[in-house]
Amino acid sequence: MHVIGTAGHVDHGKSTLVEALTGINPDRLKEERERQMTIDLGFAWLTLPDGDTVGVIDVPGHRDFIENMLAGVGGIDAALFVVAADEGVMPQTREHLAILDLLQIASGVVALTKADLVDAEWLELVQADVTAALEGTVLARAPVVPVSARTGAGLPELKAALQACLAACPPRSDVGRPRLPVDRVFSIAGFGPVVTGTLSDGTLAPGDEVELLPDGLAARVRGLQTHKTKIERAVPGSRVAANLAGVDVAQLRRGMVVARPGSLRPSTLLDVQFRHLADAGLSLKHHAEVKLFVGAAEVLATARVLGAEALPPGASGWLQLVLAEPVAVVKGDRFILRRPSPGATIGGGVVVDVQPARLHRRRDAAVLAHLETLARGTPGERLLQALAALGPAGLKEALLKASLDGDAAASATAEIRAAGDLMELDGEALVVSRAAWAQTESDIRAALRAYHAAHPLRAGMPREELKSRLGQNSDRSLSARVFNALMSHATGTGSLIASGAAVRLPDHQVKFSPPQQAQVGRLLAAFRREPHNTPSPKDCVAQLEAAGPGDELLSALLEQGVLVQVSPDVIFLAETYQAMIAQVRAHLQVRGKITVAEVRDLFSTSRKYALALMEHLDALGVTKRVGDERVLKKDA
Ligand SMILES: Nc1nc2c(ncn2[C@@H]2O[C@H](COP(=O)(O)OP(=O)(O)O)[C@@H](O)[C@H]2O)c(=O)[nH]1
Ligand SMILES: [Mg+2]
Repeated sequence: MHVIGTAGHVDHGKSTLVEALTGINPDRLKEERERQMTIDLGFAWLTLPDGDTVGVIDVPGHRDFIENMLAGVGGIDAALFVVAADEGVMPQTREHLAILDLLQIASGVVALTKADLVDAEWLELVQADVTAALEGTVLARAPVVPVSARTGAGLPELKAALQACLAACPPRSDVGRPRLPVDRVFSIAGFGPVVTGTLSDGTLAPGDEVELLPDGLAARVRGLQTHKTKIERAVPGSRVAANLAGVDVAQLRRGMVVARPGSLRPSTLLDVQFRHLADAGLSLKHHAEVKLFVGAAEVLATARVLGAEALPPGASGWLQLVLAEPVAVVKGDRFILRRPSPGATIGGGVVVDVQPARLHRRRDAAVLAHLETLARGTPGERLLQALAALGPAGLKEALLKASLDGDAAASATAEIRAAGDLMELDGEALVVSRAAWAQTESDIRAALRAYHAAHPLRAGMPREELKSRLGQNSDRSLSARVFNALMSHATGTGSLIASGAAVRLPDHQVKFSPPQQAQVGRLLAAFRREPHNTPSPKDCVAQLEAAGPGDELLSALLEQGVLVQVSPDVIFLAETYQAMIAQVRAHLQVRGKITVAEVRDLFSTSRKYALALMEHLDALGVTKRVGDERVLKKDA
């Protein structure tokens, strides 16, 4: 799954081009249509010649709305960089290009739009102008395709170029810690709040418990769509609309992040590697007020310049950002900084530490050395990466995968254990990263929720069925050892409950509908009328069938312990069953032995029922058969 985003100066034909490519007008707001200008992000999707569908984010080009552009550009794989052939390179052409470069959006295609307005000679001049502007940026080698949305010229070539560029994009990583930076919030009557965004780092499924950060609101995914189509699982790199339960639309806003509960910790202090744009004009001073754009969030911050007095334009260095509000980001996230007023993009870079211990002393060489190491990745981070790829694994295996040995292996293990990112299952034989565990646990909950919804009369899902269901979710089949470790951990924490060969969610309860309750009542009345000459299982099923699946209703009554089955043919009410056992025991205690015929007479029933009961008591170890008689088993 991929997402492309437009970029380029206002009025250069971005939105028109998106509509020509996709058939969807991305300017969805009334004000946008009236002013014929994009103000906020627009969303569409494009079917490529090879049949793949990619999400398209259309951004505003006007300088007044560049901050809206920044909310959308973070999650894209490739840029559709637009320059109008009649106008050539303009200020926001350069500013958007600088942003793509700072965010390291590594691939893209340049569309020279409005080609119908210029002649061949002019087109060549503009092309040279654009090539010069792209030099030294991420888009330096991007193909340039002249197009006209008006005549349709060049559109097939543009689609082919986009397809080739996306085919070369590396696949999105799945580290089992899904994050959905929210770029749009709305509500649908009858369904409630919906948030949209580009999913990264993990998958989401209906039923998943999630958290909205930084506020920490708990919610549940009710349903998911991508490109207006319902889906059962959203994958990294896709555009996702998530319908949420448990929160109110008024509590939601752009910039929030949907994540698994506990998987991300919002922070107000970030250590970052920063590149100051060469044309930024002024030096970045210590304690400068800046606006941070990361994910879809926008937060005011103070920039502490580390290891230098100030950062001149064109310089790179370390900053510690002190944020006015917390953001939920992870190490490696790219960001943009802008000067608040007059508004201008001044630079950007990559987050190196999301939880620095405290304010750093600015000139501390140890701090700078630490940041250098962090930027390269610590042993612990490499181990976590390996665990994310392996799932629950032996520690040795994970260290091997991360190519860590000796001291590095020991410090990696200690580091992630201390951070609480390592979970031990099955004693210590198996380890799993906390993020991967959160993903698995959420998969288990989603599978159980779906099972309970499909089989409301069953007490739980058979363990084996759950195991194979979980195996389908991942590319690895689940070994019995890993599955058992997962189960015993989950039942230990109470996040699910095991009963016999089945497991269930703690809040699941078998409930009969009113007609089922009525039918069950009639059946139980029949049992009470003739407590020792009871209907056979077959009769029970036939009677219950009137109100639903008879066999499932009967199983539910047996699982609940209302009825007890003593043989394939014989069922008693639980209270009758208890009383019969008590009476048989009493008889044996006085007389020492009992025959099937005596049992039959004791309960004025037939031989069939008496025999079934006694064979059942033999099997339970209450009685023992001696010839034609039963005696109490000694240790019973
Ligand atoms: N002649 C011509 N005009 C175009 C073309 N594409 C867009 N336009 C016009 O350029 C203006 C700006 O287009 P728009 O898509 O809103 O630009 P945006 O601000 O980059 O999204 C509109 O009046 C369009 O009709 C084209 O290929 N040829
Ligand atoms: Mg537009």
